[in-house]
Amino acid sequence: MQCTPIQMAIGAMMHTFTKYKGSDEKLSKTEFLKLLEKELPDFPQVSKKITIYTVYIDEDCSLDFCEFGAVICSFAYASYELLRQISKQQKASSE
Ligand SMILES: [Ca+2]
Repeated sequence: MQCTPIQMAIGAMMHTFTKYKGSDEKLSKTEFLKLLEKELPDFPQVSKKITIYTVYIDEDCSLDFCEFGAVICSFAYASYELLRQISKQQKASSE
């Protein structure tokens, strides 16, 4: 069975979450910051501060996989125009 791009994206998110999560199956603030630093090195500093704030949304100071997914999707949404331009440039250079 061949995975679709969206299946691969979900798998990559699960793999990344699993790589950094603690024994409580969640990302602590420290684990989450390490993940951002290693896996999203170009993550804008301002976005990082906003994202860290989301760790406290349900006041448990950690991210479960659902919360992690929401943060990553928010980042993708916030970066949509930039990602679209990069995709356009890559497509143009490959033609
Ligand atoms: Ca939480």
